[in-house]
Amino acid sequence: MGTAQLDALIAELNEQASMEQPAEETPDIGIIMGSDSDLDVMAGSESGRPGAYDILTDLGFEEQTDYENPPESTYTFETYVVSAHRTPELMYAYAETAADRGIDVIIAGAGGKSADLPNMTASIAYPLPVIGVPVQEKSLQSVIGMPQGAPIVAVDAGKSFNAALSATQILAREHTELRDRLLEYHENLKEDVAAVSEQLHSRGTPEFTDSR
Ligand code: RP5
Repeated sequence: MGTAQLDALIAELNEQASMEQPAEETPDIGIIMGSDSDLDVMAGSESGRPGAYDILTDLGFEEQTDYENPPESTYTFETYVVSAHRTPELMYAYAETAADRGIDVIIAGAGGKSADLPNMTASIAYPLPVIGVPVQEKSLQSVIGMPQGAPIVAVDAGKSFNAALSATQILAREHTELRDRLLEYHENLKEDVAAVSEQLHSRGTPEFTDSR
């Protein structure tokens, strides 16, 4: 069986790495996941909880689907499926070219008990920061269990939403606009809690429960 598409994808990443595109035109965040079955957790879904795609687009990021034609937004992310065990050469190529392709931070998610994509990507892309997302509870130890000297930042199982916030925090060190959006997001969270608290208290538990 041939690997034409895989080879083409790897060649494309390498070519992009040599292009020296201006920083404002390259994706800021690279989201990779072990399988498209991880997408509901990594992006967020209607039936489950919101994910990285949801909060990033809320914060004004746009998904970049064409490396040479960036979307309008100043802040962008890209998304790929990269399997550590089925396509190790793609994992290597993605991690090795990420910095030269202009990526500032990688969010890597994988499920199963051998969730090696986040930690291997962190080792290869070092010193680029990698935020690991254990797609399932059983992936947690595998993602966070890095040896001393080989760092990874990781979130709780399934919390790609928080991974995206952490990635934005890293970018916000250099972009005050992102810092302001993060602060506004947090203020809104506070307001939401206050509003719910006031409603629960003033309406009483039975009426509040019925109204939900
Ligand atoms: C699924 O296979 C998991 O969700 C994981 O992310 C994906 C890829 O695993 P490997 O192909 O890297 O073993 O079970």
